[in-house]
Amino acid sequence: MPVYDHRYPVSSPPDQHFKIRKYFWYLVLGFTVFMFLRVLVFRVGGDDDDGQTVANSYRTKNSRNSLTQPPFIRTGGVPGRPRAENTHADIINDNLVQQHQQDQVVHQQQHQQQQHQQNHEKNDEEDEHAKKQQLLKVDDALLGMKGERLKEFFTVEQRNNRKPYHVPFNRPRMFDEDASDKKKQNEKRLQKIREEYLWAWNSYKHIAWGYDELKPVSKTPRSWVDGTKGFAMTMFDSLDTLYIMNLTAEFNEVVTYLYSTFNLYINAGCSTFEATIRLLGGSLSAYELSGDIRLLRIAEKVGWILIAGLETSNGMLKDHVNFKTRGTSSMGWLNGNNLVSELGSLQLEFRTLSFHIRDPLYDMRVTHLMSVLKSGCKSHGYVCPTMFSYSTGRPSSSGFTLGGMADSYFEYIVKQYVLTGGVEEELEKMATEMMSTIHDNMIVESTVFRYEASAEDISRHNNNNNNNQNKTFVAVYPGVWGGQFGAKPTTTALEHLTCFAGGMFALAALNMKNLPDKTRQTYAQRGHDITETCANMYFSQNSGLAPEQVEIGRTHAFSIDKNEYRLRPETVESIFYMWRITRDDMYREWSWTIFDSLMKFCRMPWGGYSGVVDVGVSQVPDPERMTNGRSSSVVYDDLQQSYFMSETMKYIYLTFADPSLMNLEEWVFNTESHAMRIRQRDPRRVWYEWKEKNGDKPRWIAPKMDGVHAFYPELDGFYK
Ligand code: DMJ
Repeated sequence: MPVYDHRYPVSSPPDQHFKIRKYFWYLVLGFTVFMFLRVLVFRVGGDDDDGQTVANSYRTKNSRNSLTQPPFIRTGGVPGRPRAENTHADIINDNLVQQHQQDQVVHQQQHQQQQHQQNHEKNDEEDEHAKKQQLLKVDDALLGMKGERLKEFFTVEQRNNRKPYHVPFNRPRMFDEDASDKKKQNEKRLQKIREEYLWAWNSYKHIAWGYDELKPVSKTPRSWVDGTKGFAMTMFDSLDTLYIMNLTAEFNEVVTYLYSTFNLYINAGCSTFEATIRLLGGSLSAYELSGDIRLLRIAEKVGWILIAGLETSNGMLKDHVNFKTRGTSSMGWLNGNNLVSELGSLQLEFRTLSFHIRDPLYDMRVTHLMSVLKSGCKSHGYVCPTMFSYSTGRPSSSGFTLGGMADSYFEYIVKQYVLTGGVEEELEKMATEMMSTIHDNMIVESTVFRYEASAEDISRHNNNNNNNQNKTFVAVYPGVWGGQFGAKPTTTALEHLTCFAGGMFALAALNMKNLPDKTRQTYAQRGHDITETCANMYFSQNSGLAPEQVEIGRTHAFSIDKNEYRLRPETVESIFYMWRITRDDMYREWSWTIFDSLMKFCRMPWGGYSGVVDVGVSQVPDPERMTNGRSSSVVYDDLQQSYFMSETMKYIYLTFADPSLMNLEEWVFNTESHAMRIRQRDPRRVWYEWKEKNGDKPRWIAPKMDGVHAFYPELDGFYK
């Protein structure tokens, strides 16, 4: 019976050969499939250039990571076919190969990085140590210091938790009014001081905008450089006071002007010292307070110009720098010498600049000056004479004073120590020894003198319950050593400039580590004594204003050496510090009494404040009768000093403000009263970071830029 296979049409019945053909075709199909699979599976793996399959080599290297297995691709196109004839699939293949190779490279790099990281972690400590050692060699050579002293930054919390030392000081308090009355009175006074600040500021603004200073009597601007507007000294000096007094609109207006319109590149020389304490100090302080990056931009340019004055072959100071050319010069009258006050009063500003722009150059230059001063004054307990020779870097005079030509050097030893949070042992050593040398050798006590107070003085002092009239005082002040070091001071002269010393003693009492309690108390007492003597320079005069210099007699009141009052700040500065460390309202009364005299004798009825030529004047000028810039009774010097805006008014204001405003745990004031933030740090940390980044020694010369562009573009948004 024929078998009908349902797979075939009925019309084609199978025959005997059909089965044979069917098996034949099965065989052909099987063989074809086998060949195809062989080509596909075995051949496709191919050989790489090393004769090893990519897959195998990859697997060997990455056997533990299945995610990194390569695709099954082969290199070099189809064998035996020229590359030009490669098919589209081959091109895709090539791309895949390339990608794979890249993956391999990336992977290898990752692998190397991993290994490097492991090694780095392993040797981290040794590396760090080695780097520090290498760096410290540079630092030690520079500073003449020895030993391992690199310390880390303190944390913000640690900084904020830093407390001042308790200053034992137990004077009976002078005022015991009801606390709430006192509070109201202070608020009113604070408001008044702020109004008067605006009185001075607005006058400057309308008459002398952009100039250095205001001539408030003749109502004209004053420039430090003829034919130009000068360096905008009053603007720089007012910045942080405007900010502190919350005069925001005025503050912003000045920042915008200085940043966008003001031309700093004046073709004239300016004192390196004056420009540092005013322009650099002012802009840095305002930057630290406000965080406005424009102010740091200004500061970096000012710093770049001024550092030219220190880029000398032996690191000594050229006291003038041309703001356009950066050319330097020295004042002829100095005869090839540097003033100690100038050598030693650039540090707060340049060190702060270095910190912000993260370039150690500026810090190094001024720190070098510190090592010059240190070695020159070591044998005198770090009390330096007034001059150093520019060429030898050694002391070149034999007079010692805390007054003009030396003053702020002393101030900056203590203030640098405060600025760096007491972490610099060398500064601590210098400050400790210097303070005790001053205390033991330079403080004069004049046992008997009295001043003959005018009727007005008497009434003022009676009102203040001060009861000082015709009273015998002990005048205490820093005297002047002439000739031989170690001899007792030879003059009885006291300059107004020296009156900062009361505040310096107070600040030292507040901040210096390792002082025995008794010494701390003695310093606070000396701070008070000097401040009181200086306040009496005011109270003893008919006008209630202090002369520029007095002679302190043994049996009589102050006699006047120089009878002008130049709106100077030093006495209200010391009063401010004494109030802060004791909170005794007596000091507030002293400050207010002086401010009252200022308002009576120095205030122009049309705006602004002026110094006076003779403090002996007693008749208060009648504003109604002051016409054409003249008063019937007072002769003015016709100058609203820029430091009146930065120092005098600020210290008076802060004496009445809550002590949390610009508290002394966080801020230290430069010699122009610009506030710098205290940072507990080793400043050489900046050098260390620089070295890490640049792999070289810190440079000694600033980059030769055109001064117009930002030198540190990475700073934007970098630091607050
Ligand atoms: C200020 O410019 C600074 O305080 C400087 O250190 C010396 N004195 C004047 C103000 O009297």
